[in-house]
Amino acid sequence: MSDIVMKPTTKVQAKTERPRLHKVILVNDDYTPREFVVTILKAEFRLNEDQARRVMITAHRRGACVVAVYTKDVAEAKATNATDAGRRKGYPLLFTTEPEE
Ligand code: TYC
Repeated sequence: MSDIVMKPTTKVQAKTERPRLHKVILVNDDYTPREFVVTILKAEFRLNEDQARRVMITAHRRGACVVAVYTKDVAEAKATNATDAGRRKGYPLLFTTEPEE
């Protein structure tokens, strides 16, 4: 009888998939002042003046605009913070999130 012991040869493949990113989307409304939208975009999303104005005016004209992409938790936290900042002033300003394709 042989004393050779065979070990399983299956290798575990390390997975290195990146987490899916999520978009933060600015939604237009008829009431929030343009300057307030720009202020929030600069404060919460670290956009500069020019970037913030372009995003604001794109949402104003087209109904919505992607602000930035982050990991899910960060996107949701920023969207909630920015929406709450509008609500505290009585504005219906809305930021939503959705997974990137
Ligand atoms: N439409 C608003 C106004 O005319 C400005 C605005 C722009 C509000 C973008 C929300 O996501 C927004 N005062």
